[in-house]
Amino acid sequence: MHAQSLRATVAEVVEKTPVFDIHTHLYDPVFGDLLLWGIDELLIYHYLVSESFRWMDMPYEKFWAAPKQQQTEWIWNELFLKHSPVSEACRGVLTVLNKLGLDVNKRDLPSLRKWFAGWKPEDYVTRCCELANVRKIAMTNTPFDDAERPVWERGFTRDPRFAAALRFDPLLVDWPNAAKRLHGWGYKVSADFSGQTFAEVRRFLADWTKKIGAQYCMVSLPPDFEFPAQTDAAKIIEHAIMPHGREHNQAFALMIGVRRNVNPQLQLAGDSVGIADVTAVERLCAAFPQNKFLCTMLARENQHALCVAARKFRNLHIFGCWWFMNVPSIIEEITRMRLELIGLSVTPQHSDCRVLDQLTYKWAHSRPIIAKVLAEKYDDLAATGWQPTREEIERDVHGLLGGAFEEFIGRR
Ligand code: RAT
Ligand code: ZN
Repeated sequence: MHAQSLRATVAEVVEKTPVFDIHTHLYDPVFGDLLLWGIDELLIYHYLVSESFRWMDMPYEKFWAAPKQQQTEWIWNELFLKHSPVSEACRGVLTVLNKLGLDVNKRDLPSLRKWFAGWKPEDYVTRCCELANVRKIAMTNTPFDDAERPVWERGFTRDPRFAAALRFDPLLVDWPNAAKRLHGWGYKVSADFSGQTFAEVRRFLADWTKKIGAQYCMVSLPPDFEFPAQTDAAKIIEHAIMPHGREHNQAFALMIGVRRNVNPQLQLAGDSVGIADVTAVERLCAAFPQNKFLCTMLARENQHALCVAARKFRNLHIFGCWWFMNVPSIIEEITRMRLELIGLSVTPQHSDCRVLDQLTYKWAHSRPIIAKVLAEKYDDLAATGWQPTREEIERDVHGLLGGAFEEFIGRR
């Protein structure tokens, strides 16, 4: 293959290969209002809330007290009408509208609202999955959410496009309160870890893993996460999550580096980033070789060391350009470095969508970057005389877009 046709083939294969989006905040439509979609949800995405406050001088309280449509009009005015929407999150809204066939150039919010009002959520899921070419969507499912838990407890027929992932941040970042809640649900735990606490936490994890059919379990952690350590989190990991993972073949996903509520006035938009200690992840991988770990980190500064850790531990699979990392310049740099250090044994991206429609933009923006970097690597191989075949390219891309992840979590 000539260099040009190699690049075109890679771009085409990356476009046409369906994705398993391994971490989102989307829900099976049966969860009703928990599945967010439409123009107002797109505009009130927390990434845009924080950007709009760069310009707005109104008191935070006034913004939060206003009805949603007023809030989104303020955001639209600041970020789209008064300034050009060049940030990645703003551009994303326009990509969504463009992919849906809408004319963004009219800058007409009321007519966009009318267009969205005509959709039923189930049909719109199908439309968004088609446009984004997504075959499966991992949800983030937490028993600690009072809106979500009753839906699981009632039971329902699953939409096979949505996979479950068990999220339990409170267990590790706020054990005293989590213990109270578990106690209230009938698990005999004590805040001081006495008695059957660990066995009961394991029973809780096993019950929920079964109830939701979890593919893996997950947590997000602050940058000061340490292991080993005399902390609640380290104890629960060692004595409950690790044995649980081995018994139920559940990989443990760690998303590390978030500093929650740095500006509480911004609510959900108020979290920030900190540089984490990758040696904590290495020590976990070394201490529990029979467990599987998925990991993504929020700080750009951690990405290289995390890649090196993945070279050392086959029970570690790294994934995604998370949150503040999910911008084209950083995706390109990190994806290139990952391929150079660990080849194709990685999942370069997840979407982290909170709004269904975002599937189209997050994947439309990431796919060409992944294709560009991959084609560059094949070009380097071609220079040695090693010509990748189309079948090999398809195999590799399937791996990058969810296949390698599935293989990893399925491994015994
Ligand atoms: O990316 C986001 O939307 C963040 O608010 C978080 O949800 C983060 O991805 C997380 O899963 O904690
Ligand atoms: Zn997330």
